[in-house]
Amino acid sequence: MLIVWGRKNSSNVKKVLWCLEELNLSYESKEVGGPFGGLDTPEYRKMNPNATIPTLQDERFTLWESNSILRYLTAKYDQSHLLIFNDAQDMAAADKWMDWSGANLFAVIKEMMNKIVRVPVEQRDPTQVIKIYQNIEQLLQIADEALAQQEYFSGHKFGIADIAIAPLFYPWRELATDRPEFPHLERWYQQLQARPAFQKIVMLPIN
Ligand SMILES: N[C@@H](CCC(=O)N[C@@H](CS)C(=O)NCC(=O)O)C(=O)O
Repeated sequence: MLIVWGRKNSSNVKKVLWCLEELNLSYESKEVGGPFGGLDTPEYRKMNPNATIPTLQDERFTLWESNSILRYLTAKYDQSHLLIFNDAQDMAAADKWMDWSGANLFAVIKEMMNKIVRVPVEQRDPTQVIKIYQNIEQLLQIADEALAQQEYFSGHKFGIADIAIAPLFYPWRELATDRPEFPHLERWYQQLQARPAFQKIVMLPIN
């Protein structure tokens, strides 16, 4: 049995649950982290010494880092290549966006969540708020230009790079006021919205 540890409204947990749904795999979800707590216990730290979510258990095998989990799940369970490519260059081109989003986009979305969304309006630092949104928009400009050239971040078909990016994009799109126009990202987002697994896993209230 596959077990996913992590609260369902975390962007990084959403990636894993969405991937499992797209692959039609059954799994058990154990909500830890945030208001659920449970990360700072010896048992959890034994599975994931970072005390972060998500953590995946596949029988005796344990894995942390959401993008590594996506790679593992598809390597092991996506024999028909629904979400990945056979071709090394196609796959590397998708992988690049996964690494980009994990290193760059996650950092700025995390700032938006921790310094804007979860802070009462009167306690926010207006200069910092502007800077955080500018940093996000700079990255989204790169992403938007890429989607002018290709249908998905994964390439010519939907895949794990899209699963890695969309749960990070979603809170910004839902919450940012005065969003600049990113027409290609918007077209991509509309395509994702048509996917039942995206609706079920990603489109949750943000907090
Ligand atoms: N690079 C890690 C980041 C993990 C991470 O920072 N997860 C956040 C949630 S998105 C977390 O554990 N927060 C603590 C909490 O929710 O209690 C990954 O992609 O898995």
